[in-house]
Amino acid sequence: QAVFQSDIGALMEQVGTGKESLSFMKRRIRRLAAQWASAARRLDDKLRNHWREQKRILVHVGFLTEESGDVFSPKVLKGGPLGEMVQWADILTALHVLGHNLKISFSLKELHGFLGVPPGRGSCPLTGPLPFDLIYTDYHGLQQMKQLMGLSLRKHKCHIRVIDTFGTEPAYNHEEYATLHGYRTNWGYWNLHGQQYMTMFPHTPDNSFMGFVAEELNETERLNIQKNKVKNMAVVYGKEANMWKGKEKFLAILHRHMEIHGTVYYEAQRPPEVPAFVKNHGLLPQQELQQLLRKAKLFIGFGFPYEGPAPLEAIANGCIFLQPKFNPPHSSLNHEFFRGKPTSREVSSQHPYAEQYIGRPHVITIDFNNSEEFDATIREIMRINVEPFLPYEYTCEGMLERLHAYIQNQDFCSPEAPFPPINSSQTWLGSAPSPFNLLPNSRILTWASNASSFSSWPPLTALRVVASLESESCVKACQTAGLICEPALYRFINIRETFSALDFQCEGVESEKNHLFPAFSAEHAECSLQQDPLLFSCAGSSAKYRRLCPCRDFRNGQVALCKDCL
Ligand code: U2F
Repeated sequence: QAVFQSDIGALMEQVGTGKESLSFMKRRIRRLAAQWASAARRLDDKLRNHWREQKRILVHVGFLTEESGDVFSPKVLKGGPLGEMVQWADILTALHVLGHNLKISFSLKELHGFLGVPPGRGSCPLTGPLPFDLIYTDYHGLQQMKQLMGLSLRKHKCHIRVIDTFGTEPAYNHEEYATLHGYRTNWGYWNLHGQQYMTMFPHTPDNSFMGFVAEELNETERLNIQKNKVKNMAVVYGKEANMWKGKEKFLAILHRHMEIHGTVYYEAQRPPEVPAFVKNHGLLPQQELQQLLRKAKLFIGFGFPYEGPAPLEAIANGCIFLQPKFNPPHSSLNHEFFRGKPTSREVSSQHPYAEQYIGRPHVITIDFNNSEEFDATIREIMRINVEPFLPYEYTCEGMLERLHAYIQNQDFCSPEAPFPPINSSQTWLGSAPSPFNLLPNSRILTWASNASSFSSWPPLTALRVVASLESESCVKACQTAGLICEPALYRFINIRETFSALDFQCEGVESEKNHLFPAFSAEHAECSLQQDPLLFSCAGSSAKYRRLCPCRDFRNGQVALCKDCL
């Protein structure tokens, strides 16, 4: 049985010392300890009657190992990316607070030791059982584990979870499919289950959403923030001078109305190239940045960095986040930063989560090229009053709840019970003619009454089947229905009867490896089922197909979990 623990002493010791990245994480863990402890108490109350199994967990942070080059640690104090460090610090704390048996490795040597593979012998198969129930790592760590364990990695890979900032879509993850169809990148092709990849934001339902946390306010702090807001104070998002390059025009407009602050790293001899009217504080410790955000009215992004934690922190401290809309959207097909990343997700603004999940009044997303609109928006921002806001999924309690649910329920190791009762041509053989019911006055199917007899997480009771329009992905189709796509439920709808229940008349039914299937092609009245469960994918669309989509409901503020998921 896992028991919540609020003392972080043992965790701090395990993280160790000797690198700026580790010190950054430890400062963060210490600063947020009280917030985690009170969240743990609340979740404990909420889960009162739940048995939580204590798992043996290894966390191997590949990108911070010397062997992978560790380009991040030397930049911690110089304006380099900190988002990943924020996330790993929070993952470590959450696993520790949930009371699991945790081992942490930041080097190949430690990894060798924990896996029981003697160092310096090259690849060495792990002959005995894996001494862990779960391993959290990243793409670098995965590569290192492959070198270390050779072919035996394959046997154990269902235990692995990959922390993957921007996400990996199934078409890129499937080695053979990616190679044959042009989805091969430097990162993908590990043939994992899509939901073994865990992202920083809920980018795609094909992956699991791990997230991180932002600081929470108590009532007094909330009131003080409201009182002390300076209505003409703006902070610019971007701690490296090159993030400000070419933005002089916007800065000039902004400067007409507001006092502009920055936190751009600089060396004493060489101040950064930002306009003289900017009050630059230099890179601040996280805590001092929070204080600055508490006073500021506006936090403004100029397009880079993409999808970082800072906008959530700003919104949590009562700022309005103003950011540029990308038209056309940025993606691995048209933008250098995303090129080679194993996803074709279209990034519609600097921070699509802020745009789509939070929105006005906290987040305003506009075309920055329209100077009049830009100017009018700044003036509007100075007028309106906005309260601090933090989505539940980015609170400590939300992250603990989500991680708890994943740890206790996600299982990629047990051979999936072949979905009964169907035969080899994927035809339903149950007692009723079709396992589906049509929801009244809609085009949405639910599973008929005996849902509870099939073991699944999320449970089959959450399933809502929707057909996409042509050229529409399942991500979009579910969203339009007020739901979210749930790849774990694909196997239940990959049967002939789904087509007839949705009134698609099939001339023929075939089964093929295609990440868009199951789908209906209107032109040939052809119904296609999915042959390889690894290719079940919410992402992806084609003008030729109407896709069958397994959607589900979700909890308010916790999109990763369905209403019956806890
Ligand atoms: C993102 O990485 P970044 O590190 O650039 O993300 P930010 O949103 O800028 O901020 C990360 C943290 O840096 C902190 C701040 C955030 O939690 O509190 N910070 C600070 O301590 N002092 C300061 O003066 C300013 C900020 C993203 F997270 C990565 O995954 C991407 O690789 C990267 C590129 O898109 O963007």
